[in-house]
Amino acid sequence: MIKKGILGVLLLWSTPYFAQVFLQIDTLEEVVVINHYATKSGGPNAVQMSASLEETLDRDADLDLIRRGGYAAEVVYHGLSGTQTNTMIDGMRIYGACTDKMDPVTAYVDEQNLHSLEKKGSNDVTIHSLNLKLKRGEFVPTSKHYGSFYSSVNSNNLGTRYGGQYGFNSMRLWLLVNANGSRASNYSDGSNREVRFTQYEKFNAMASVGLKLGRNEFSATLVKDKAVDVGYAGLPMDVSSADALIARFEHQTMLGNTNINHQVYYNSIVHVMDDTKRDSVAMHMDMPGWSETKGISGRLNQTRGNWLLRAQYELVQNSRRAEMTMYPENEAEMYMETWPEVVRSFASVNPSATYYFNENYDILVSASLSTGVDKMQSPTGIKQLEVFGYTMPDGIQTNAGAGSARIRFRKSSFEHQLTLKAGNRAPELSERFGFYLYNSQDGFDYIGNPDLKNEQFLHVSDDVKFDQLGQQFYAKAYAYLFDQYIFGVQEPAYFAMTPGGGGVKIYENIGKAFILGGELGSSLFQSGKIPTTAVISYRYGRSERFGYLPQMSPLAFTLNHTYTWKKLQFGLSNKWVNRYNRASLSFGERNAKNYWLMDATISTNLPLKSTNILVELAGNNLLNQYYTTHLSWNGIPLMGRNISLMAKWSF
Ligand SMILES: [Cu+2]
Repeated sequence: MIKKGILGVLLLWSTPYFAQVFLQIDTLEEVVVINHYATKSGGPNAVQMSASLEETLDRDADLDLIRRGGYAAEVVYHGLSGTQTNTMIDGMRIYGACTDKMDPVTAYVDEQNLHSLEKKGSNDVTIHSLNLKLKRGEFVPTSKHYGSFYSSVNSNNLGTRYGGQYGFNSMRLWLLVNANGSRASNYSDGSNREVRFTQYEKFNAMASVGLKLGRNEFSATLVKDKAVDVGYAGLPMDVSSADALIARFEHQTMLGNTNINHQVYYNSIVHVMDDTKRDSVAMHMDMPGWSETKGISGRLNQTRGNWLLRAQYELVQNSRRAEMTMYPENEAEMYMETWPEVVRSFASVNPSATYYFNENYDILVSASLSTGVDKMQSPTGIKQLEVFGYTMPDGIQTNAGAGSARIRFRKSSFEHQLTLKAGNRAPELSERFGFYLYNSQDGFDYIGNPDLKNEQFLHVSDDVKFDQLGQQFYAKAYAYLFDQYIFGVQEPAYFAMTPGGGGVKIYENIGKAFILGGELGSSLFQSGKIPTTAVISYRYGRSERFGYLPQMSPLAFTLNHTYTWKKLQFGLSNKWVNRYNRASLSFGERNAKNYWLMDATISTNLPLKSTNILVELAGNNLLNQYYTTHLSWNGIPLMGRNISLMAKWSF
């Protein structure tokens, strides 16, 4: 984890060139760098190259993983749900096409496509956003070709990964292409038992090109991602194919001291579930889903005296539908629309201003407003909702807004930051229009509620950091207070549609809820023999009516060391997680035992003429712990001991 600060940049304030640099690095939020071995291990994290995207992100105490199988873990920020966090790919809105939460946005990219993850908070319409930044080329004075090929194997699930990348940078043109494949069989847990339905196969390719004409920079990007034969051990069915196509065209220019950036994008997802591989299926079903998003967004940044001004806007249209055809034995098939086709169109604006009082103090204020409409396109869907007594007007108006302020104080080695944010979020599509969406974690079918009100939130966070003779310490505490919290509530009058299901839940505004959490961390002996980081974290949440909130976190302690001996780099990571006994039972969570995970890596760089070969041997869960977490659906056990070997040749 690194922090992209703007320390020192203020000194260079007045010159236009540095103003530009300043604008580019004004990502005041924290960033997790993905895929850069040197930087990643630089803040000694004992990170391994062969780790998946989700595993890399899981090392950050702000993020947790919900697991439903061996693939497509869902990244959760501060315990907020997927509808409270807006996950974007490089500023593009993208929405999964699965009604059963099998396809978080992170599943549709490969770690090789990505540069970093921005954990934003202060200036967004939703409570938080996670932005997966794509890799890109650079305009450089001297032309340069670069590239790499890599391959890795895993002992536990016989998983393999392979891929290649080629890039070209020059003064006026850059190119970047990469292609990646991975496949794995079922993994084994810590008692050496095979966990069925944890296999997967994925292919991904990305191509991107940038062109500079005078003051104008253009770039175009295409990502194609396809996963097939993906097992979901925590659910009663699997995925036969999940396809995504992501396309973007971007323009950027400088007008005086204003940096202007626009993008037009499109993405399309097709998700097909499959129950044919299961031993016993009460009733065979076909369940495909589609999601298509078109968007235009833009950003203006301007420096003016001690002000940094920014305005963002976006126009987005997302259309989603999902259907279910059931084939009961000796009876006619039944058809229904689990997501009747709905088009959500919205526009949002987000002005913000930062004022630098002096080199020690600055304040950021920001507002965000979004307005839009949800239109149901499907006559079947309208009829389905009429059954429950809802009348569907032409469209449901959707407005949301938030305002935030952040005050920061910096002096030599000390930094203190206080953030306040308040606003509301509109219900997500499933919450508003879902029709018998089966949640295998609690065994209930969920029905949307077109009458839901916006969920209100208030967020406060306080971050302190100081650096004393190369030893860094940080502390952060955060709180979220909710009103009109959206949650599924059991409706005993309705019967479950899913065979063996526990009943029906309807989304309702259930009143107040809160989350409290914190982290303490230190980074020690950075220039010594054994650089070390230690992080301790905890999170607690409750609701007024339904007890503990889901997705909170027990006390967890992580200790990382790195060590260099001759040409070998060693990394050791120990994570100890306390037992979890505050599961949200009304959400279907289960309590979990404590566990201790030990990972280690040994790597070396072998120069070969002007090229380099990186070889890495890594061991995960070396103690072969049998463990699960409250975030693993239906208590599926996680992977036992795994040894992986990776080689990467770079030029
Ligand atoms: Cu699905």
